[in-house]
Amino acid sequence: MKRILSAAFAAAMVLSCAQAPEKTASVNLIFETDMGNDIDDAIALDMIYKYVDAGDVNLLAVNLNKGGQSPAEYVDIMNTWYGYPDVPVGICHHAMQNENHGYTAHVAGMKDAEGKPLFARTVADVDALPDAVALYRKILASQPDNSVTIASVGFSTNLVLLLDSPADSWSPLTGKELIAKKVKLLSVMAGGFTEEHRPEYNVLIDVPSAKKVFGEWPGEIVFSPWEVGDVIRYPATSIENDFTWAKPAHPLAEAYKAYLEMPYDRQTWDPTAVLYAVEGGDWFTVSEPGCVTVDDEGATFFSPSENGNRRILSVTETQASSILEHFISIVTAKPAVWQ
Ligand SMILES: [Ca+2]
Repeated sequence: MKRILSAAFAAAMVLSCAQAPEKTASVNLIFETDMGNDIDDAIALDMIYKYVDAGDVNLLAVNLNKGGQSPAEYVDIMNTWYGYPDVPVGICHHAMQNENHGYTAHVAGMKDAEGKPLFARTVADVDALPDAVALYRKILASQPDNSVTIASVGFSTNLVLLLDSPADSWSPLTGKELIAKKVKLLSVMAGGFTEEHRPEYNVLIDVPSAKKVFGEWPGEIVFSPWEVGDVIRYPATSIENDFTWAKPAHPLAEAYKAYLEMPYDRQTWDPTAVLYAVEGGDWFTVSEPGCVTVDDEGATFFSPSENGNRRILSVTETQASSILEHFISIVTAKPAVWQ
């Protein structure tokens, strides 16, 4: 919890010293998610609210690359419960998948003793939410140059549509020009760079989009691949023991319990991409620059190149342990709105 702890440390220092350590600027973040496929998207979103609580993140939007009502309902429930009901949510009109089952539907369908929805909502009609690509263009156009970080932990469908988007009422720039001007970093959970070159799910579901985004995105992309999140597993014991304070219930813990039969420890693929997006490379081993290519089967390949602007992350055993401890500290922290 380096940055979150640094905020607490800074507050303590104010009491004891005339000069507190200077706090770094918060990250202007857009979260791009296939919420509902795996519980790690929900863990990653929980972490983002904690970063917002600590002043480390300015959450500009949550964009969904998975269709259906329940993923959007779940994000709205999370925004509302964590005290950030006004964070814009974008939906995908060209989604490769639609979903109204699984943990998002479970949490959205939970009822209280009187049969009313257990969790409060802010959005009355999720089908009327803005299109993710339009929302990207609106937000990017309004932000300072080179200031926006995107953490993408699902498919590349919205990103390729943004890349290919023409000038519109939000900006005279094409999508590619807008990205080059406004986006500082794209941090993705995608791919696998072990010798097996096994196609990774986020790439596999929309191979043409991944191929184009990883090849043509004008700025820096950092990949947290399958093998990083695979060795950092969030413990079931934390889900069972650390959220009993929550009223009426905890929307992450309830989702986690509904996703697979408890108890299970889950890989933290998506949280690793959020960690890099917000806190940078100190937690990881970061590769030299290079290029990433995607073959027709969805396998990913990295080739080092001095002029490349793609990097891939890896972790040692020690780094993996430190990251897990950090994740548990962040996720088990009470949201500011509940303190
Ligand atoms: Ca995901």
